[in-house]
Amino acid sequence: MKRVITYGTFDLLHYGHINLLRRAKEYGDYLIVGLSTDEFNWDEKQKKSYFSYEKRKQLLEAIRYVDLVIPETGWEQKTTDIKEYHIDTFVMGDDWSGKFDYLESKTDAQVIYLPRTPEISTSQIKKDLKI
Ligand code: C2G
Repeated sequence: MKRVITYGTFDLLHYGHINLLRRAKEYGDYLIVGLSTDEFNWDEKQKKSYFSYEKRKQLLEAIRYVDLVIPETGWEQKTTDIKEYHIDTFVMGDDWSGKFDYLESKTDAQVIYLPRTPEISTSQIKKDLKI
């Protein structure tokens, strides 16, 4: 079984997120999502998500491509997650290109960056909806 992992906030879930998850799943049979907790978002990304962690988790678990959602509480957990869950492929959108290359030397996982879906982002939605 080929196992894939990706991480993110996935707030105000939109088709850019779905495109990423769909393509990530194409690298294997089992996709884990490390979902940023509200605390991690605020402390490390200075982001306050519109939906709470529990709501964002509920939405992700309803997506056919997603097999497991785990909390992302820190930047450093990726290495241990990859080992603990026997991950073969780590996938992120290419706005993170290069940022996680170190995982290839610290683990057996392949690191893949996929092109972001243009024109859509959570911050743009918030701006358009003035929320
Ligand atoms: N994404 C995308 N296209 C968009 C918007 C987002 O492909 N139009 C991708 C991002 O590149 C990321 C994933 O969807 O791979 C989740 O996006 P965010 O929720 O914005 O994730 P981010 O806040 O960048 O957190 O440790 C990694 C971080 O948790 C990533």
